[in-house]
Amino acid sequence: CWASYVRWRLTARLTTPLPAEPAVPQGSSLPAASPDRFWGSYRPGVYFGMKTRSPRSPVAGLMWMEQTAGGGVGPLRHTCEQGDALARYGWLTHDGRHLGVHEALERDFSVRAAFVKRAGGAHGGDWSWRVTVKPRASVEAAPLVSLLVYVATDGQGVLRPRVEQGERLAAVDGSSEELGDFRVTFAAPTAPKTNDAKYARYNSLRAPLGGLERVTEVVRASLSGRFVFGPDDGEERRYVVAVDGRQLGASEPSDGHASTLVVHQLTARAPFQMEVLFESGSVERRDGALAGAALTRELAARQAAFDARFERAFGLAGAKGFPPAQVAFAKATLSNALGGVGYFYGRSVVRSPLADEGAALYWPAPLLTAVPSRSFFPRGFLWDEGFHQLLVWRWDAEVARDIVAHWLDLLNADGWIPREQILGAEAQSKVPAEFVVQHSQNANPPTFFLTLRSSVAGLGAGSVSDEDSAFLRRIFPRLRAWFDWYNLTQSGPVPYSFRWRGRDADTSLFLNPKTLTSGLDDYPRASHPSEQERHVDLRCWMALAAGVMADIARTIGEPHQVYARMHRELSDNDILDALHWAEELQAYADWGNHTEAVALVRERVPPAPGQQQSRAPPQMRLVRAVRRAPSERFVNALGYVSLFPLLLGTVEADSPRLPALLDLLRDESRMWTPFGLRSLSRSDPLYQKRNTEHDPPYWRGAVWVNVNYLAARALHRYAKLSGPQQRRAGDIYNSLRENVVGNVYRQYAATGYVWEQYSDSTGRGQGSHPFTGWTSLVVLMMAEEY
Ligand code: 6A9
Repeated sequence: CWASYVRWRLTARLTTPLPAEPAVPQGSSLPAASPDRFWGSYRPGVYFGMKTRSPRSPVAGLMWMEQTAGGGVGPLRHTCEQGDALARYGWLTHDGRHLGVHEALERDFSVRAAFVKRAGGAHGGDWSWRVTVKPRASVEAAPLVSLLVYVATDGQGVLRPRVEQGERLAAVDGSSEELGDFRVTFAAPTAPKTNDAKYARYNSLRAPLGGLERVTEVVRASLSGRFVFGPDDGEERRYVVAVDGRQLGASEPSDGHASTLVVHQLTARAPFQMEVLFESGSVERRDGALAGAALTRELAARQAAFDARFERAFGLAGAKGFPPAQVAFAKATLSNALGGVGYFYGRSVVRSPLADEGAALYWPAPLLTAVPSRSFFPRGFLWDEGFHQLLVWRWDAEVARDIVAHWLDLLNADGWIPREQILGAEAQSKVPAEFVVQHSQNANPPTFFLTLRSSVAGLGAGSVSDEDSAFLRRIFPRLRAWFDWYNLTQSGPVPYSFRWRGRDADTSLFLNPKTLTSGLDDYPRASHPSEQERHVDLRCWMALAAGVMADIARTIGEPHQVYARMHRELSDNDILDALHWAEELQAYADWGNHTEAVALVRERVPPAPGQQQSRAPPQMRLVRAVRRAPSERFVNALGYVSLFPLLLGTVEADSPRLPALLDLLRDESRMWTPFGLRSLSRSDPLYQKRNTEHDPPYWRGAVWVNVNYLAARALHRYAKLSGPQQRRAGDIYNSLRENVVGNVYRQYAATGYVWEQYSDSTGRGQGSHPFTGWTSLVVLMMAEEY
């Protein structure tokens, strides 16, 4: 019947790619086209690991474990976990292509792991690792530490362990579809500096693997404490090893299991270092192995190139005059953004409100993307990514364009991109099932327009580079579909207004129903979600997007009039003020069905129908009480949303509104703090209020770096435009930049991490960490690149 045909059509569109040329050219991720980006640290969820940019790539990774005095199983480090409570970990150097230096600090020792690549052959070349374990200065006895280096296949390919003298796993020979033949060699450990041989014990494990997400579990299950270490220092002691209980066959083929894991375990007293060499079978001639002195030279040369390029790109030591410690911080922060880039492959689980088929599967697709947080959410988030690429673009425009292109290839036939990308078993294993499904009416700020506005040099000035204009030409049909999708699905009740869809539906549970789609989650909106709402932040994103669309269309010779007109209308300050200026607040505001008179109150949970009245104490819960009926009006919240017309530059430099906005953000009793702008005014009724029993305040006061970056960018611009506020904008800009950069740096120095957000009362880092997503925008603030 007709209805089911319509439903079928809607579901089909939901899971059908946009019919347009792919933004990522066919084959461009393969080694023939991008040899130096085939291998990479594309597994941001593990401390140290590599894979290739292919769907079922073999992987290599590192685990370590301190051998505790009692011979018991100590903690095994592998995936980045906040619970590991490491004093610090992260990339100190990462150039996005050839070199990465990672360091993790345990209480008693440090683990420094570096990779460097060498070009050659047809499969992405060779790479070598050097892993150095050193006791921390504070420890008395040198700790006994095991390194567990593994290689695993993911459903295709073969691994053949090569065993020396009946016990030591010296190498693994392997082959896979995209890598051809290869060999991974595990060198014997040496003492750092002197390079003397170091006493060590070796163990190994080979096991079938259900999937890559099970590596830690399989290794942990194989650990056994019945082995004896020594005697290098006269003392014999028990230690824990990974064992599979059977002899490793010298040339056994993969034993029919979809995936195989091979682990080389080396145990020695710190300090020691060891090297791992990956050599591609397609390299015909080598000038010696990339090991020992040759590796030292290569690491040093790449490091020097990174340092020089960093100074050329950002000028922090010279032009900006930052001291060495802060330059080192900025280098680590950029490196963590680049080292956080992952290559994922899989299918999103999606759902449309119009199709009642339940959840459906997106087509299998690759995604090259940075991640907000390697520990807590090592996967792609749509609006985060636009911020990430502001930084990446200034380091390596080709990589940034490639990442943006990958995201745009996730557009479905309707022009929608799922907000959170949970692709592949490793990513899925971190997310509770109820959070996996992505809803097709849900948007997220279209920040890639911001990326393009800030990064494509000459856009709008008619002088775009050949590479950029080829890129714009390629992505334009996709941008058009994406832009149209927002206009079609997120437009508001009156002309020139917009509304985020997908707010929390149940109004009785939350102090204020969340708006996850806006990216600002629990930031207060109209107390009673309705179709009458208009959201000022979304409107400003659309004004920005329309302007960028017009400029791109002009640049590549496509019709631009419709975008230019929309941009003019959305930038018209009279229309903006008519829809969103709340005179009583002296700020811009959302409009909706709203009352301030709400509170969470404790109430008794009513017994389930048919249940006996029990003698147990009554169950209590928090629910929302509404003390005065809502009505259509401006929403009284003051904070980030009130500033959006300033943040995204919609407010004209001579607008009579600009002074009030500057007052709001510069006022310590409202948004200003010594650490940056707080998300919600200190005088707001919902300031630092919980949303439910289990929902602590999130965007209700804390300082967030992405919005502070937008504020710095906007103030920097107003300070350049002549107008009555020009001087003042410049002064505020300088203080804001100093406050944000200073605090993020101090917190890094004190805690070892950059954080998801910062306390507006103490400046302390809070939330997930490391959060090297948009917090890494401090590097651009240091460099004053907007
Ligand atoms: C789900 C499952 C171990 C919340 O940075 C990513 C997003 C932002 O886009 C958004 O603006 N973060 C911000 O409000 C983090 C979202 C994390 C979801 C984690 C829990 C993990 O369980």
